[in-house]
Amino acid sequence: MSIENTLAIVKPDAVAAGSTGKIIDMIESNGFEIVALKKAHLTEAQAKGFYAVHSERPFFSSLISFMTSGPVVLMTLRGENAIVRWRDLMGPTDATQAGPDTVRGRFGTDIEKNASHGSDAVETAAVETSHFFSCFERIG
Ligand code: 3AN
Repeated sequence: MSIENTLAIVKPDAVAAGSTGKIIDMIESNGFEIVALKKAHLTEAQAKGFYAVHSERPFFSSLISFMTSGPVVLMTLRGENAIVRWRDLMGPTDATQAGPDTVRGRFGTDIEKNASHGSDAVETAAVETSHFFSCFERIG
């Protein structure tokens, strides 16, 4: 067991639906500490930089349109095994396959509009959290 930080994003579909508070409630009820939080409307450059790893995928331009379609809520979560625990709480990428107790099962629609993002490894969590938060924006 180790204490980890991970990046969580409430995506534009869930923010527009007014689900941010319910998702934050799930996060806190499941024992994560929110150590940084802000709302932002991503620019195309920010979204492309964040999802650069997917730039050759056929869904890339649609993903960038979606992620820049409205505001998102960005958080750094901290806790024991936070990376895998947040991904478990989100559920699988395709929201139609996600269980009813997961964020994507409750608030997502499909494989693209899936309500939330979570880092997938220690290295990507470090890159992703520092992509959006400076050390001055993090508590502790
Ligand atoms: P996850 O967010 O579950 O780690 P990734 O990293 O494979 O999934 O994909 C990043 C984002 O790209 C997903 N959250 C989803 O919004 C979108 N995405 C992934 N696969 C597809 C797909 N086949 N069609 C459309 N959008 C996709």
